[in-house]
Amino acid sequence: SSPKGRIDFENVTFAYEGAGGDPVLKNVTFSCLPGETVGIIGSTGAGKSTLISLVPRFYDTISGTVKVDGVDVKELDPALLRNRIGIVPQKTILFSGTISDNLRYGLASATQEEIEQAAVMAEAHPFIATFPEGYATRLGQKGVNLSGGQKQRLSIARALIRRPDILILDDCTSALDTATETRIKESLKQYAQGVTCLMIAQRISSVMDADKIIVLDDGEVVGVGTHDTLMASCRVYVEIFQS
Ligand code: DUT
Repeated sequence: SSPKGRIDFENVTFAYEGAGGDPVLKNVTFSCLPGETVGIIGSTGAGKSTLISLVPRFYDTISGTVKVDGVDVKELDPALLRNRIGIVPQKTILFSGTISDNLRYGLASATQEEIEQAAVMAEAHPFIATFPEGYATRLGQKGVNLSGGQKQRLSIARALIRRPDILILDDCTSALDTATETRIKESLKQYAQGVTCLMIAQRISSVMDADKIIVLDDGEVVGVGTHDTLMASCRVYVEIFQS
């Protein structure tokens, strides 16, 4: 079968209802090829989280088209579309229960082996292994307390268990040291033969090695390219790099 996970934004304009009608995304156009890692950079409020929320069709565009594997998302079954997309949100939400429960997150069919594979890819396995009860360790109220970076790794593992075609990381590596972040990205790349990864980041260092980086400024794409191209051609990118 042909590789899956292509994403196309074609002249996408979007506004939140009741927000004065001011577009939050203006004429956004870019493509992610299957298996590519694409970084999204831009100042706060630039529209990064809004942009990624249009891929699983949490909202409809005002004009323009979002396509997954060449098909307008409006023509796809929402449940099937969302099944193919793993989203790691900005804020990790863990519940009272074991680490396994938290990773499984309702996916009853996930085996212990699948849970551990995902935890290995997300660099969560090493710290889980240090707990006497391992994956049966309880989190929350009466359980262990995890650091922000450990929570983020569980959140990434939770998304990977579902074997998505498209993985969306919404600024979810900010609490990780760069060495851990780099190891996660390397294991994602290995597993990600064919997994398209959209990654919002605060730090340029997080997306420097992406196949391409999209620079958003006030809802508009002001640059698309590799780190080197953008450093040579995109004022907004250089400003973020220097800040
Ligand atoms: N906005 C709304 N309603 C929402 C979400 C966002 O009006 O439900 C506005 C806030 C902002 C713009 O849309 O003016 C873009 O927000 P978004 O969260 O997409 O920006 P970001 O680039 O992801 O910002 P941050 O880096 O702070 O997460």
